[in-house]
Amino acid sequence: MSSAHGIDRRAALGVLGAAGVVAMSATAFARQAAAAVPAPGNAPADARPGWDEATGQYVLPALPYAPEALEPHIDAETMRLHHGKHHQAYVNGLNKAVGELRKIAETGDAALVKHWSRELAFHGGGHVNHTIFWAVMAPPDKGGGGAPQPGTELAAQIDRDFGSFSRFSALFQASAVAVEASGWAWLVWDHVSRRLMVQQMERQQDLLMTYASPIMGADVWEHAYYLRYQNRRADYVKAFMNVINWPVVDRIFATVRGAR
Ligand code: MN3
Repeated sequence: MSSAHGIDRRAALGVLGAAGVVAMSATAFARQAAAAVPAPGNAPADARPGWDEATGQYVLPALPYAPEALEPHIDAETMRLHHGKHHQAYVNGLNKAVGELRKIAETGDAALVKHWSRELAFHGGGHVNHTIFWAVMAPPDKGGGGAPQPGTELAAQIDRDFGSFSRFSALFQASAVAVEASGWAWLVWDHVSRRLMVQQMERQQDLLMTYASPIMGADVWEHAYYLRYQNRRADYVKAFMNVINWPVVDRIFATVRGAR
C-alpha cells in the first residue's frame, strides 16, 4: 500500500478538482474537497478502498474471509456475486469516471462535467461503501455480532448518543429497513457536533451529510439479500447484526474521530 498517502491524495484531489472546474477556482475547490472528503490515503487502514499505485487504477479488494464464512446469515452465492460482480462493476465505473474527469481537466472542455461527476459519485460511492461493508463484517465465531466491547470509546459513545446499545440497534435496523428502494443505513461520526448518528443513504451516494464519516453500514440493495431473504429485508438486517465486526468498527471510529 505504500507511501500512498501523498499519491492517493494527489489523485483524489485531481479528480475532485476536475469535477469542480465549473463551480470555483481549483484552489478553493481543492481546499474544500480536502476538508470534506477523506482521500483514500486518509481512510482507516481497515477500510481503505482498493487502489493500485502501479497502474493508477482503483482495484477490487480481496474479501477478508471466504464467501461462505458468513453463513447462515449471508449466503455464499450472494457474497460471490456481490463482491465479484457488483463491487467489481463499481470499481470499473469509478476508473472510467476518473479517466473522463482527467480528460476534462486536461482539455478544459467541461460540457460533460455534470455527467461524469455523477458517475464518479455513484461508482466511487459504490467502491467505498462496499469496502467498508466487507471490512465491518466477520463470522460470528471470529468476532462477528454482539456489541462493542464494554469500556471501549465506541461503546461509551454509543451509550452517550443513543442511550444504550439496544436503542442504537433498534434505530439502525429500522433505518435500514425503511430505506426507499436501493441504499444503505450508516452509523456515522459527525465531525461538527462530534456525535454518532444513524443515517440513511439512497443509492450509493445520496443523503449522506457532508462532514460525516461512515464507520459501519448495511447494504440494503436487493442484490445484498434477495437470493436468501427475497422481500424480507427486515430478516436480512437482523441477520446482518449477527456478523458486525465491532472490534474493526471501533478501530475505524478511532481513526475517523482523530482524523479531523
Ligand atoms: Mn451492494
